[in-house]
Amino acid sequence: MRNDTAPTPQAIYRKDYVAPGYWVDTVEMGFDLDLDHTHVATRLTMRRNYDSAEKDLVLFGASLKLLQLRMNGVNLKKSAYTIDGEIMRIPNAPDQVVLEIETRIQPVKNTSLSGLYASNGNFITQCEAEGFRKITWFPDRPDVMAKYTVMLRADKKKFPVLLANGNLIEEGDLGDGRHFAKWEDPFKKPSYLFALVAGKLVCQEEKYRLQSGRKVLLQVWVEDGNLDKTQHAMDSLKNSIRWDEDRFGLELDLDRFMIVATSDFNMGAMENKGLNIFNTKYVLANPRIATDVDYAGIESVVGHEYFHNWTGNRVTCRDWFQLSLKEGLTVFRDQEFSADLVGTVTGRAVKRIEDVRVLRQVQFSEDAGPMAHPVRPDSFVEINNFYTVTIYEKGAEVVRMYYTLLGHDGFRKGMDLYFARHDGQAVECDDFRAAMADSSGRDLTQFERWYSQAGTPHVKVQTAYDAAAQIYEITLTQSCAATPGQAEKLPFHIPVAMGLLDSAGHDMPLYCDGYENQAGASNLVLELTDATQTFRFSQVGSLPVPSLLRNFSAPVILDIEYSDDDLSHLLAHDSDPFNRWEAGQRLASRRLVRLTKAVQQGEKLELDQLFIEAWRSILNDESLDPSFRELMLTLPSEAMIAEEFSVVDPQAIHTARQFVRATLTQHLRADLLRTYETYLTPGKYSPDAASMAKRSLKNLSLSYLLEWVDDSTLALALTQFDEAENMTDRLAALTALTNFNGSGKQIKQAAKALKKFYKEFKQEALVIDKWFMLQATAHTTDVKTICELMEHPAFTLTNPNRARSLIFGFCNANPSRFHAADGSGYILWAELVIALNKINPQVAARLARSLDRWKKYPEHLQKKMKAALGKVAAAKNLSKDVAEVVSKALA
Ligand code: 0A1
Ligand code: ZN
Repeated sequence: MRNDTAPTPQAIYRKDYVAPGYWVDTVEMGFDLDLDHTHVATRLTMRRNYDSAEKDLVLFGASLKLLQLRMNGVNLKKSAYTIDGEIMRIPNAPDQVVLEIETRIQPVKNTSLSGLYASNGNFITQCEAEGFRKITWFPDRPDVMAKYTVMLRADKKKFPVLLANGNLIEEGDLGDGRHFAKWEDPFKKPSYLFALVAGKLVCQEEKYRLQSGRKVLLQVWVEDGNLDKTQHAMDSLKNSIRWDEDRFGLELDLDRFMIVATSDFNMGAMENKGLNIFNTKYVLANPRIATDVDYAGIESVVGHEYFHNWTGNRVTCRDWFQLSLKEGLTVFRDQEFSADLVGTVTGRAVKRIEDVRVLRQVQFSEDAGPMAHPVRPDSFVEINNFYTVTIYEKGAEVVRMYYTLLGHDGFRKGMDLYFARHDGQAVECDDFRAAMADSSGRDLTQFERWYSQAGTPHVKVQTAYDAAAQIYEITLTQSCAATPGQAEKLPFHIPVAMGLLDSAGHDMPLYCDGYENQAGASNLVLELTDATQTFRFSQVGSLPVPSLLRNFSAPVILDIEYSDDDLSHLLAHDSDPFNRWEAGQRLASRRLVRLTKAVQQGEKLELDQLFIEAWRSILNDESLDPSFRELMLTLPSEAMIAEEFSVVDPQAIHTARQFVRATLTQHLRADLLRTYETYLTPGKYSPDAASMAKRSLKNLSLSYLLEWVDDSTLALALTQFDEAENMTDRLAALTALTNFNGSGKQIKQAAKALKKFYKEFKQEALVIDKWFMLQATAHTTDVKTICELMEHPAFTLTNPNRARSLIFGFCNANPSRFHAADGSGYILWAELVIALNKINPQVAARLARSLDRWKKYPEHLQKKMKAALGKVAAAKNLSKDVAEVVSKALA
């Protein structure tokens, strides 16, 4: 049976939800694990759901060989059921059913990495969203929650370790060279949280004492040879456990919690109950192979998966349209976890800025393209295409807005009520909103639109000042552009955190009509609920500079006309660090837009003194945390600048941005050199926030210095590359060396470093991914170089990390080269989407999204992109995944 493919994408709709016809109380499974042919025996005890309109017993299955089907002890004849695609229907089943199912599956042939598959000779499962149906026939939908007992049997030598969800209740020898392990999960769960792992693995383990005094066993499982890379994941896990106790009063509910790392994984990691499975990228770290960014990524993903234990597992989703119920909330929780771990005000702001950068660059772009969808979608063709930045990151912003509106304690009350009401249930986004509303007594009816309407709202700002009356008025007007299927939008409930700066840069006390209970505060959260609203402030003694949307209090675009002087004022004085950063970005952005236009018109490029001096004073402001300075001094990315244009010219944007970087360096060389030397941090590597901050500013200085290179600055980079003992500094040096504009001799020296790096880290897959990524995103890399790199013996399309580093790196993160005028980038893209479609539809569909925004490019590129999209759309055996993405792009 082939049901990965579908010629015309068939959508399913949220409004069509029907409760399952049968509930499942218990699931007993027996696996005879063999890489070629695994035998799976399943016994389900089921009972009719009298409340459902569905009368049949419905099961889902995919890529299965059905060997046996027995109902209440009797073999079912073929005529007793129907199979249509992935759906099996058994009509006229009794109210109480014991269903016994035997299936055979082929793990080695499973390159989709969904269901049961092989990775380096080990067994791994991935069941979210609909992978369990590739293991056995089952009502594979998240509202069917059951208790599982799992027996694993396998060859003892090849698969010495046998793991599944929950607690190990029995293990032993089978005598014939095989052994078994029996696992029982005490909690009921949906099938997407099922997991098993079997193979040659080793673990770091630790007994950990919970605040209640109960002891739990924590394990991090990896392939042999990687035990020197598990400490940070273990530390992150312990921090996560402690944080959820402290901040939300949520305790680990199992006696044993396991993390397993695999190098073949479609996503970051998966929250299977008690047995989290991770991409190695988010587990393995030591100073030699992992950068500061990797360390931070591990901490947040370990936290994310752990936090799912309550937000996702104990309370799960009724259907996949509610995906953001668990994902948005859990991303919010992991963001807060990382921020709380740093603890300082600046540390929190740095984390917030990093998160908002991703949101704006990726999610705002998604919201403006053909795949735009609400946080709670109304329909989809393939659920795997909806693990998006909208569901995750915008979903987290929606949760953050409750937090902003209700305050720290109010939000906690809402969370408590949510768990009190829904523990053990599969619920909807509306249930979360109701818990927040009921616990606070607030009317959050209008807030529902954040879930139902797609698109990024714009908020236009107009101000008026009456000096004689000392009245200042801010008029906010909101609008939201049409998105696919949603022509008209209704006003959102938007929290706008704000303050007013006086001419000395101090926050003025605020007296706003309607907010009398907070009279005199320096910060207010205005609530914009109408299309247009005017907020009236009194006792405003002088013309203020407004600081709006502090800490990015809502996922909107703020259209406000600031003068350069206003921006410089905010940059220097705003008490809100986010808006200080924002002011700098606005200063940079308007210059980058102007210069891009100048490039297009062949005009002379010039950068003004005001801007150069602003950058100089940030660089030299020792009162500012170095990590904050690093963020402030980083120019908006090429992708962000592109969003400022209705027609994008990637080469002109690149030229303009490079010009600004080089010009800044030309003027600030001495300051950059001094900064570089000040923040050199010789000695032992430590991934703490203060050391990371120093490294980040030092390495930013180095990357600037190479934009206006001479032999002495080149030597700095070469020395850092040769002598650094940690990957953060080595990779930073190598990145600078791969991207600078130097003489032939200088370039040769740099090229040597790249070769040396490969040789030294040949055995470290995650570092080789970096090596490919670095080249994929280098300014000089064109399609031809990519094709050569694809021939490299270390390259393979079947490993998602490898494919992502080279192919996605080029198509998504090297815009000026990918969008080459001859269209060669698009031709390569089409070939690779088609090749990946056969191997791994999920990965193929992600790559397919690189051309989502094709209508934003000049006509001559549009034509070529459309042709490439057409070629993919016409390919044979197109998966639902890819078909949905390209058909929406072409619609
Ligand atoms: N729930 C996981 C993400 C995830 C989703 C799908 C997967 O396979 C198709 C794998 C992981 C998380 O949020 O971390
Ligand atoms: Zn998640």
